[in-house]
Amino acid sequence: MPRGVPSIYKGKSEMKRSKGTEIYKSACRMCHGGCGVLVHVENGKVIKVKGDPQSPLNKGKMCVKGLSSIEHLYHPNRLKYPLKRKGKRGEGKWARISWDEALSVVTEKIEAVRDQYGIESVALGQGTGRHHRFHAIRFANALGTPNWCEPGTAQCFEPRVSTGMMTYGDMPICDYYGDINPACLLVWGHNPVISGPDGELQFSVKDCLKKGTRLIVIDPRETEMARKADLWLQIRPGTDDALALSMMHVIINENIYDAEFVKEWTTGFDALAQRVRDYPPEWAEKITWVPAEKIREAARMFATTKPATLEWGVALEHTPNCMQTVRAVALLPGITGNIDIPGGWVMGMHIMRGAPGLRENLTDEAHSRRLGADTFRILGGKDAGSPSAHIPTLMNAMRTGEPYPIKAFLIFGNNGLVSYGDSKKIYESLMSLDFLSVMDIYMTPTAELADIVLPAATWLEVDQIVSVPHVASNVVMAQQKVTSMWESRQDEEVFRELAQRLKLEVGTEALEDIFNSQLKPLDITFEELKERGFVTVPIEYGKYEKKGFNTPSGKVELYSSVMERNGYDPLPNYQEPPESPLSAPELAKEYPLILITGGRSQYYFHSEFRQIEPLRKRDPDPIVEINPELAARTQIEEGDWVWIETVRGRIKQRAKLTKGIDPRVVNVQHGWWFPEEPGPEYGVWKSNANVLTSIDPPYDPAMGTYQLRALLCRISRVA
Ligand SMILES: Nc1nc2c(c(=O)[nH]1)N[C@H]1C(S)=C(S)[C@@H](COP(=O)(O)OP(=O)(O)OC[C@H]3O[C@@H](n4cnc5c(=O)[nH]c(N)nc54)[C@H](O)[C@@H]3O)O[C@H]1N2
Ligand SMILES: Nc1nc2c(c(=O)[nH]1)N[C@H]1C(S)=C(S)[C@@H](COP(=O)(O)OP(=O)(O)OC[C@H]3O[C@@H](n4cnc5c(=O)[nH]c(N)nc54)[C@H](O)[C@@H]3O)O[C@H]1N2
Ligand code: SF4
Ligand SMILES: [Mo]
Repeated sequence: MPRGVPSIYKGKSEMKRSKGTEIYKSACRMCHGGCGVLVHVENGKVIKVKGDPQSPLNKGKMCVKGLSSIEHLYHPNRLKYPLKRKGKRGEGKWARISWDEALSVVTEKIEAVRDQYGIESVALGQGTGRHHRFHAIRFANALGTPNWCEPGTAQCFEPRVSTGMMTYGDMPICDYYGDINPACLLVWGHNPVISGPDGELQFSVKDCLKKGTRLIVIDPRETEMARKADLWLQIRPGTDDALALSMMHVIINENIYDAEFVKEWTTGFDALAQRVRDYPPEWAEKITWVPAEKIREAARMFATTKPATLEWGVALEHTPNCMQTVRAVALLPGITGNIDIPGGWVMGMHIMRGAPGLRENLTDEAHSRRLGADTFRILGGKDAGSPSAHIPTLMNAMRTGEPYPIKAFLIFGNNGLVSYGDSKKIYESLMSLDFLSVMDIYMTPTAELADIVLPAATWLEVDQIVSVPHVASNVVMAQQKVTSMWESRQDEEVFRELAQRLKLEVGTEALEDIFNSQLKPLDITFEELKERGFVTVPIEYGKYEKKGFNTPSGKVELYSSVMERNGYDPLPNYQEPPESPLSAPELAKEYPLILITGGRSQYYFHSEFRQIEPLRKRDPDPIVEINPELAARTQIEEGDWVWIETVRGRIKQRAKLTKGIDPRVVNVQHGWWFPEEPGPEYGVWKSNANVLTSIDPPYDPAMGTYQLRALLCRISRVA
């Protein structure tokens, strides 16, 4: 592999500028990360973080979250030292302890649970796409427990990754990186100008649109992108499967698919054609609320504008027909021949190895005991990409001890009380544990339920390798530890020290050795990468022509043999969401509105940053979006506090009236708690969207996905 772009910046010692300022190249991680930055340090203090104009990704730009990194780093409310619970669980009384004592307690608890119940009764939890993601998994593997989880596995990204793998042998990404710009961008259940990077960077998408790309947006809300779109399909939440099947119906019926690519490079086209025959746009119109003619227009535009590409988002992954929905949408670029072509949907270069995951350290017996693995086989079974435990099954095991008890839960960067579905059930589950440890940057409502709380480092205090675009990287960057505050540590150090204290046979290597092994194909060490900042290679196209697709058949599997061998429908299908006006008409009499949750804010990352003033000022209160017609009927005015209620509970958020949402739909923000309010609750029950959602069945049969969107609700003005 050639060494990437020549570095103009030199190592940190040589970067010393006049007046004692040092400049480090790094990668911002205030979100999933990936913007190249220059960190200015004066006398050990970070004084400026700015975009690196040389970065091939953000080209010097940064968003407001990234620009608030310094407030985050020096925030007075950060966790500074390890803490030990003094009173009853959840009472909010803490004592400062040393790291040595904290890690001794964690080690003893792991050993005690292992000896009494077996190591699988110790579970590991982590948050979304953090720097330590692979290291948490490898620690679980080193420990010998099959039970780790993160909110992303069944609810976010992993369904897209699994679909990409089983269908295309890789996770395709939009090609913003070559000379040819996508001519058509299909944005589906995603809002990448705010929520990147989730495979892309918001700046890449904005630049792409400036070049005149035709834009199709499929979203129940009129987002900034929807306003710019050539076509906006205002879909009924949770019916994306029906829409995608119908678009394929049009493309196949009108013979505007790529016959040559389909013939040479796909399997199961005839079966797919047969499957979508019954789904004409007139059928889909009734289900999706999108006029049949608009479905035809969108299908035609996507199929006949080349190159076309797909930006898809997490909205597709929040219903119990998650896998089939994601699969249905995924097939569109395939049948139109937009795979691995310039400006299309491309396979990345994989220029870096993943961290050695130690998956081999788990016996087959241990794998088979993973909670939910036998039922949700694409999530936790042999064909799973990152086999993980099923969160509702895990939570249930904490509460009931069935099918076997989970006694200890070690969390590294997850605010589960806010981010998992059905917060009340999560609270009961966590309260049932014998032992809970939480490592975080701040004290959160979830951390308040712990026995031991560990202070985590922010991105400016961490060494890591960042590979972007995610999963299919063609850019590899160094994230540099430029300072360290109080007694905070980087999560990876804790995994290593626990492995050493537990005398594990694996998982005890120095971090730098792991980085160097990952970088080996690039012929560069971590030390050298830090000096260069990043390494990149151009994307090659048509890679499959030489070696085929990395699927069982070597072709694009429209008909998925992986789904089939796991006992699931090998062709995409439509399922009505289980809690909808059509499937639950009785409930809909009491709760007549369709609820969507999520919809990212530019100023927050999930439940993070409510304590960072420049960000909080921009978006001070939780916002529920309501159509003015619905508002008039319910006597709600702009800025009023509004109750939003489902069968599971009620919360309040402030009304924003907008014609950009259907009067039958409301959208609430997720991630809300109020760090300024008194602990241990910090107002977590007031406005938290997951008081409304569910972790009860039905689940996606393959992935175990629970319901975070397309639920039934009602609203009223708070008196
Ligand atoms: N600033 C910021 N960036 C983030 C995050 C963050 O919290 N803040 N989170 C990161 C993470 S982990 C993720 S998963 C991504 C998620 O980012 P996205 O994938 O963009 O997800 P959302 O913003 O939740 O929703 C995207 C759009 O889907 C629409 N939508 C809702 N329900 C439906 C539906 O049923 N069908 C369709 N077609 N559309 C629907 C919403 O109106 C919204 O505009 O963002 C990542 N980036
Ligand atoms: N209703 C509803 N719920 C949702 C969603 C939705 O759209 N609607 N989206 C879902 C999705 S897609 C996701 S991915 C999840 C996200 O769920 P989480 O990953 O739980 O979300 P965060 O709030 O970003 O992160 C949790 C905690 O990690 C801490 N943290 C940040 N960096 C580090 C670190 O480096 N080390 C450690 N130890 N801690 C750190 C933060 O301070 C924060 O308290 O939420 C899900 N929940
Ligand atoms: S988009 Fe993410 S990585 Fe880029 S500046 Fe904003 S927070 Fe940082
Ligand atoms: Mo996510």
